[in-house]
Amino acid sequence: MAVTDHVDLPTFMEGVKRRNPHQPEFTQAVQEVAEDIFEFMEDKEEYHSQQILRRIAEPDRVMSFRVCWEDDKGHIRVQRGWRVQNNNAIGPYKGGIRFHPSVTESVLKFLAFEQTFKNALTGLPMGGGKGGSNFNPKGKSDREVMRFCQSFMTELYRHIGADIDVPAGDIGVGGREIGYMFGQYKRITNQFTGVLTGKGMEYGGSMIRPEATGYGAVYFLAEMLKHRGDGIKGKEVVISGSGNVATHAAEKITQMGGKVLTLSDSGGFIHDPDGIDQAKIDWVKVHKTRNRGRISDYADEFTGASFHEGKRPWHVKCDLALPCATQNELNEEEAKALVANGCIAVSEGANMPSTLEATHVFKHAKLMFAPGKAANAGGVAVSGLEMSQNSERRSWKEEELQQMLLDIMQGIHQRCIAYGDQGGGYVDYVKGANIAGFKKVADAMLAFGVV
Ligand code: NDP
Ligand code: 2IT
Repeated sequence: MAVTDHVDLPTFMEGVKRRNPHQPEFTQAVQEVAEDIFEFMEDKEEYHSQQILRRIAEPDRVMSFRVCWEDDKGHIRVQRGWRVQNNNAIGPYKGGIRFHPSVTESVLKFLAFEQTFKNALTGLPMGGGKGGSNFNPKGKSDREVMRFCQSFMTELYRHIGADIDVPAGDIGVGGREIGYMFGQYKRITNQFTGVLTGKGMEYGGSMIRPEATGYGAVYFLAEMLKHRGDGIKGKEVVISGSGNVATHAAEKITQMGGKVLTLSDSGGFIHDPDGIDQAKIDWVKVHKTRNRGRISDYADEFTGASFHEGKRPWHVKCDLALPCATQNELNEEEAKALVANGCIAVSEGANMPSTLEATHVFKHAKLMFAPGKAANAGGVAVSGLEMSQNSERRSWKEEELQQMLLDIMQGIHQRCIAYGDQGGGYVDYVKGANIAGFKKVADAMLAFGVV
């Protein structure tokens, strides 16, 4: 029988910070979860004595490796690659791969930790993992990206597998990169398995996987509004980012009768008071993905739109906001501006886009605020459905998958309400998501004993 080891929240967080020095993103993600879980665990001695949160906040393993590749000029380049396998209590590790110069061990540990709760919330059997590299795909030729992906997979392949750990895309990793990595995995192992998701339709991919994260974030937003007797139709919407998640969120908002006012990238944001309609979204998709262009060019292409260099879109007056670019892209002052300008709901398409202080502003203002682990779970959910289709060796129809995605997002909304309903019509979605995700993983871990 383990002795009772009942530490309080500040002592717990002190330990997390001490054991993970110089990892601000990771400790921020743990803090956000721990704030709610400590309250939930108050009368649940078993979770304390079995050190469940302490164990979830310590990745099962972190692999770090060298990735060498040769650029088009013949120079040898050296990058660092990682795979963080956070927790596999409820299924194989599952989570994306990010290629961006800002990638560090801290960033990937925060993402793998968040992924553990997110994947549990989907209701599908997936554990949490994340990987990536500080490789910068911007400005690289197709052949350079291919050589990098092949070199990255030449090490990664030994750590993953269809029943072990199933990576997918994230920032800087889309269909092209998944194709190169899948090709190299197949070549090394001589196996055709569902080891990656987000694959092309010709080789085991799933319908609506590219759309799923952005669509799902809007479905979740629509559920929050419906719960208050409201809807997306006629609402003005501010979106950040202009990649996979942002463009598909914009598309679904438009389909549901909302008006999208902004998109952004790391260079700044564009504001189009006439609304970013489907034709304009299609232009952005081609421009950003196929041409690898910048969002600033939008203002030259469409009259009436303006580009705001080095700025973020949160001061534009709106009803709804969807941060869909990256972590910590919405701070306390910007959260206050959104509230002051009459924004009623925020749905996080990105992972941890709001700083801890910004989430406190939303909570205090009793805004409808959906944290990433609930709102952006549609992507990994359809990845889970891709895994099922690969295991069955068949493909489901688009209509079936559309319905499954909607059902899953509605299910997550229900789970958030079950643990986050504060009465008086206010739902604390952060609390609801944290507790519902934690409980499933924690109860599985209790069943396994001390492992
Ligand atoms: P993409 O690479 O397709 O797009 C990323 C977008 O965010 C680009 O517009 C990019 O601008 C911008 N961006 C990236 N880093 C920064 C930065 N440091 N500062 C400002 N802007 C930045 O990625 P995704 O759309 O796939 O991912 C966006 C977010 O959604 C991430 O937080 C990701 O973790 C999350 N997410 C993605 C899922 C998916 O299925 N793809 C699933 C769930 C969550 P630029 O072109 O200038 O780099
Ligand atoms: O953050 C995420 O959920 C993703 N990048 C998608 C992960 C996945 O395995 O589809």
